[in-house]
Amino acid sequence: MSSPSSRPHVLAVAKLPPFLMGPLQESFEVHDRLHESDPVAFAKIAPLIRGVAGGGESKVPRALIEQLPALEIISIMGVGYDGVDVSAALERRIPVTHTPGVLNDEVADLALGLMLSVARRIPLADRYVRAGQWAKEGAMPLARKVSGARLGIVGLGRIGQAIALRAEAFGMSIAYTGRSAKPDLAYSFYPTAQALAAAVDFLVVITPGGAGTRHLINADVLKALGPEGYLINVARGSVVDEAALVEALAKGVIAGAGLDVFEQEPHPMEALWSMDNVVLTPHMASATVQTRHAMANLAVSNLRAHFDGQPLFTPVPEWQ
Ligand code: NAP
Ligand code: 8YV
Repeated sequence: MSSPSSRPHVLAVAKLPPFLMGPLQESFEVHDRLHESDPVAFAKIAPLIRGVAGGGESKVPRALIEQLPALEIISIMGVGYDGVDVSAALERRIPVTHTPGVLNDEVADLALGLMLSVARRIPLADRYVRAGQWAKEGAMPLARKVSGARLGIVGLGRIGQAIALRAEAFGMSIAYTGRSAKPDLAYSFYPTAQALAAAVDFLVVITPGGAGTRHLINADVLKALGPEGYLINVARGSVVDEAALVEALAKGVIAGAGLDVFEQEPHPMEALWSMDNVVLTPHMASATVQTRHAMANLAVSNLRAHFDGQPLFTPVPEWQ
């Protein structure tokens, strides 16, 4: 191992898990969220910082990038990097890396899990048994069948396609929307989220976040989904107008929702908490030991490759 002083200085901009922090500390001088905890100490170290490490939800704004004159690389442990000001980084020829591919299965699994949970009311049923209601009140009201239903995918990318593959095994018909049709795939393309919503029973959102998709799912899309329709969001909270969603759920404009992501994390709108037709998870779609380790390995490999003068494994598309 090289001596601490000669090792590149890296700023961790989020609370990183030990299986990422450990390998980072083996290779780099890591400053753990110093910009937040001690701005005076950070100002002294900032000129030495050559790398930034963060997670999919991390914010790396222009203002922070401008404070780091020696910055050479931003490595995100996550496929989404909407919190990074990529334009500000690219202006200085600073590459941004992320962790695509290694989490497709996990996120797709949770999307299917949310679909089943909300339609079959699994969390509600669990509470029903534990509260002794089964013995007192008998069987629960009948639920909604998932197998054979019509699925709409908003964003048929890596994860969207993994969701489609699983839905095929459930005998679901599959349609999608996105920026462009994918002629190689035998699924029906709809030009807008609203047109897609009108044609399906379950609408799963799995686009990137950021300005390009902000409130793509709005009141009109929810109205098109209709009173028998379910919304599943495993993308980013910003893609769904959460206030419009709360209103649609409360008024029966849609049947229910399964949500892993929220506009203000970790603070989903409180109106959602008491709704029985909603299943909420805390942004955990990729959160298994196996997948988070694979993501951490890739995030660290990108940093090491950069400082070893090797090609980056997974730079964001804007860099390529
Ligand atoms: P990807 O392969 O890049 O796929 C993204 C898809 O979104 C593409 O099909 C793209 O359409 C579509 N899209 C992009 N901009 C759009 C727009 N303005 N309107 C409609 N569709 C648009 O990405 P991925 O690896 O599947 O990941 C997708 C996202 O999932 C990530 O960026 C992240 O935000 C989210 N995610 C969340 C979790 C979680 O923990 N909940 C975990 C992992 C990922 P085209 O094909 O037409 O370009
Ligand atoms: C994680 C994610 O929450 O990959 C993403 O875009 O949102 C998730 O996998 C996050 O990246 C963990 O650091």
